[in-house]
Amino acid sequence: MPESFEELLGRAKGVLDGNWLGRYTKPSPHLYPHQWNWDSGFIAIGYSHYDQARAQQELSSLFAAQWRNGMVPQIVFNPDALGGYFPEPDFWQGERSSHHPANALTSGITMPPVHAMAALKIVRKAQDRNSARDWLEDLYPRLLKSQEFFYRDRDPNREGLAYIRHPWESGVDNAPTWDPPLAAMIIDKRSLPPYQRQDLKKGIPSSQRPSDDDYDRYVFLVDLFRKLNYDEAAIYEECPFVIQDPLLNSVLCKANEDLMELGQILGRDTGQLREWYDQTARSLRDKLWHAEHGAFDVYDLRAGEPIGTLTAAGFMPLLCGAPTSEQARIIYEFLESKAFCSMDDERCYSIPNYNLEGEYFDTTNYWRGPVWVNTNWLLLQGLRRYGFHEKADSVARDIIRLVKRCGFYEYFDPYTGKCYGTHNFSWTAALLIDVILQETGSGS
Ligand code: 9WN
Repeated sequence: MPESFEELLGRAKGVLDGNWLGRYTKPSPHLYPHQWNWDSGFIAIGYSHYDQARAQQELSSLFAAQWRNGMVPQIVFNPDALGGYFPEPDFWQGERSSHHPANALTSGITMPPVHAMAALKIVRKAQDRNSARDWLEDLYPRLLKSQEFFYRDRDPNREGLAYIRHPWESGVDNAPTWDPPLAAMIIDKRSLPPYQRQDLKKGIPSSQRPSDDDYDRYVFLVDLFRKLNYDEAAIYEECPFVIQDPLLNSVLCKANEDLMELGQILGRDTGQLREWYDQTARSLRDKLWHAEHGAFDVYDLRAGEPIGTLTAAGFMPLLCGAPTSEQARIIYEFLESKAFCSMDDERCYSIPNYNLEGEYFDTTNYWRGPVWVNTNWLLLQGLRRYGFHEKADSVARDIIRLVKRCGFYEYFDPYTGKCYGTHNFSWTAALLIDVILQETGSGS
């Protein structure tokens, strides 16, 4: 293994060690002091390469805070670190729901369920196979319960597509995709509960974070959820933000596939998972495909129409094998165009989260343009699945180049490669470990 990879791996493990809190890993030292849902999935993927016990513990801790209806919360709060983030449990008031777990403090929304992918990786890589099997016996029903939650409580038309009801549930909080539905929400600022943002006190310029208008809407939605005691049926009736997102649904679809494999290891019947997989793949392919854009769109259930904003989420169905070969070919052409930084374009790093030629493109504002390691890691899996190996190799190379260039940051300017957001960011470290060991052939 080249020396520089060894050194980089050492530094990546150091970042995870620094953020490890004994039972789970916080996303970063200052900005995100609690446990986050999909972060923990990505982090466990990194640990699976060298610390099976920690990888298992990371997911077990998250699922210990699963709601009784199966929802895996977006945040599990660290009671010893309260006061540095907004919103925290006093604002969420999760205890208003009969589903909230008694022994945990959590938020009242969820995120894309990447944990089955992580669990499968852990099981495949396990050195201690008995421990992995015992652990899986415990986690598997919880992973299933989370799938049931999405299909039972978030798919009112029974089409195999789950909706999100808050931009934070997408994981790509202020992507330009959410501008139209957020703008359509009429908010009386005077009736919003008082609140104070904490993120802007952590040294990151406001130009790189969601706007105050975005936050007003985020808060409006949380306030609505708590007024409705987190009753999913009531929220569905009243919530102005109800959206089927190809990112979440591709991850949901992939989870069915990975759970089928895990279920077979445990000797379980996986018929229901197969049905969910088929239905979600079909609906991604038929309902969310937008032939004119050459990508998958989100569908706004309130407006009753697609939102045609081109972000990296539009390519995500590659992850679960939903696109036809023709759709995959069209997506590939798009990914290889100027809009998303083609392989031979030396002016940029791939893959920016939003169309480089898009009206709202911003090189440094959070999910409105920069390159992110987690979404690129997901796309990388999809590119490999469809045999686009040259592109996958180039995405892997760019992940390594960006981190080598300036460190374990949260997001990167797709033109300059400069790094932004919070430093010592866990999933950047964890997924870099996976990319080096899995993608460059340097590992097992
Ligand atoms: C809200 C922790 C999380 C990530 C999200 C990312 C950011 C939170 C925030 O940080 O969101 O969930 O406060 O901005 O958008 O994807 O999980 O790393």
